[in-house]
Formats: sequence, structure tokens, C-alpha cells
Amino acid sequence: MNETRRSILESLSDGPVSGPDLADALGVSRAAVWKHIDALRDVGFEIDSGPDGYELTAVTAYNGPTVEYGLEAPFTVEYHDSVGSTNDLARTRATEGAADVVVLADEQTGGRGRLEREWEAPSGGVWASIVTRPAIAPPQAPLYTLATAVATARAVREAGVDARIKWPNDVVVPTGDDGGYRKLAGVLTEMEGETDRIEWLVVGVGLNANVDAATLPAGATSIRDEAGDVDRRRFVQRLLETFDDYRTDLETVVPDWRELTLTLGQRVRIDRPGGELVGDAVDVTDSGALVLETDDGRVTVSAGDCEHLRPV
Ligand code: BT5
Repeated sequence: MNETRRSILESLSDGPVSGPDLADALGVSRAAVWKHIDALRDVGFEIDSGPDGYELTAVTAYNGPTVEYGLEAPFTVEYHDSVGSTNDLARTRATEGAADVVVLADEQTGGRGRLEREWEAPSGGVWASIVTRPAIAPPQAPLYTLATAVATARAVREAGVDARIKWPNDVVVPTGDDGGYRKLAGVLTEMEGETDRIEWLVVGVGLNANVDAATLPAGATSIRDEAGDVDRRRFVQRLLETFDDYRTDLETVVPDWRELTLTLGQRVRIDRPGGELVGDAVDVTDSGALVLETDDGRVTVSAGDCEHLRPV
């Protein structure tokens, strides 16, 4: 956002300010203040002009400037009403050199899951991809994916939904006590780098927020169906702030993931490139790999699709 507009919002965050006072503080004309206020109203900042001056009364719109306003994490937000895939756009931004940019969309027409699976992303969801350039070695990258799942689950829990995590990074809502679930969100991480260095990492998160679960694939649910609509702006802010906390304190990711997971203690089937594995999920390692107790002994799996079979 333009620096002057950012300064105006900062001034208004403490209460009403008159046009002349704003003009003086910013070193611009009153007409310029008026134009900036108008531009802010156009992007969804609700600003009244009363006897005490301009007053910011509400921020309800969902877009780049409104998500950036009040965000306590160092991200720039690029918002689109509709895109093919936010991950594709974020990858482009990454190759252009961007860092700490979030590509956000109301709707995706070509959303992707892992392994080029389709991801349904109708208007009303939270479809976001974070571009980062972390100073970590590639084997630590899965921690960023887990951190995103935990940050998403925590933000959903604040909305009153019992969000849990299915290994490795699906955010789900339990349907009973037997390990059953419906999927609320998924994470898709893509990266570029060499064996010892990550050039960039794009973490995409798709969350069924204010959408009807009936329009989604079988087995999916939404925040709307579970608890009613949420303020997506606040939701994305909480998600980005929590993600930012985790990336600066990676050691806390796995312990917090453990607390929220639904997978430990389940009998699971893992579908992975090397074949299928069935066993009891007994632990997760410091790098987020799943430890299975199988008929042939303990096996550690770092990637794959996980299905809960029944409680151990
Ligand atoms: C994932 O893949 O769970 C990762 C999804 C990541 C989506 C985000 S949205 C923002 C960013 N931009 C993108 O283009 N992608 C990311 P996976 O574990 O492979 O799960 C995919 C499977 O979930 C599909 O095969 C469907 O069965 C199911 N599915 C598709 N859309 C869904 C939805 N909206 N909710 C729940 N399940 C869905």
C-alpha cells in the first residue's frame, strides 16, 4: 500500500483525526488527504467524516490492503478475486525474487493438490500461498509445511471448530471417536534449491472457509458447515502471524503438531512411492516423519498419503 495511505490509517487507528491535522502531519494538501481517504474507502476501509474529523469505523473487506492493515507479521499481500492457482502465481513471484509475499485469492479456477490432484477452490474460501526464502537446509522444509498445518488448525480452533491434523498436513474435523474425519484444509509446499540450500519455498494453504461443503468433494467440510462464516481477513492475519512465529522458532512446530494430531494412536495405511504400508502410528520424529509399528518392525515414513483405518 502507498506510504501516505498507510500513515493515514496509522493516524486513524487511535481515533478520529481532522482533515487539516492529517494534512499537517503528512505534509500534504487537504485535497490530497481527501483523495487518499476516498481511495481507502474504495478498497473497503469504512471511514466516516463527522464533527471530530475522519473516523475509521470498520474494516470488513477482504483484500490485500485490508489484510495488511493491522497484520503483525512482515508480509505483503497480493490479492486477486480469481486466479488459476495461487501456488502458480507465487512460484512466478518467487522466480522474480520476491520474499515474504502472500498471494491470496477469493476463488481459484485451477487449484492444485499434491501430485497434480485437483483442488476445488470456490469463492468464499481461503486460498493463500506464502513465498519465503528461509535460511534452512532442504531436509527441514517439511517443518514449514507442518507449521502451516498447525497455524491453520489453531486459527480454525479460534473460530470454534475442533480442527485436528491428519499426518502429514491435512486439517480435519473428527466425525467421532474412531479416527474418522472430514477434510477442512490442505497444504501444498513447493520449492527450488540445491541439496544444501533452499532458494525459495512456496507454501500453499487451501481452507474451506465460507463455502457450502455440499459443493466440495465427498469427505470435505467447511467452517461454514461446522460453525458458520468467519471473518476471512482476521483469519488470514492469525494464520500468517502464527506461521511467522513458528518459522522463527522451528523447534516448537513438532511438539505443537503432536498436540493437535488425530493420527497418533491410529491404525493407518500409508500409500507412498515405495508401496503401501500398514501399521500403528506411534510417533512423529523431530523432522515430522511418521513412525509406524508394522508386522515387520518399526518403519519411519517421511512422505505419502495417510488413511486412518481404526483406533489401535
Ligand atoms: C492437498 O492436496 O491437500 C493440498 C491442497 C492445497 C490447496 C492450496 S489452495 C492454495 C494453493 N494453491 C493451489 O493451487 N494449491 C494450494 P492432497 O492431499 O493431494 O489432496 C487433494 C485431494 O483432496 C483431492 O484429490 C480431492 O479428493 C480432495 N479435495 C479437493 N478439493 C478439496 C477441498 N476444497 N476440500 C477438501 N478436499 C478436497
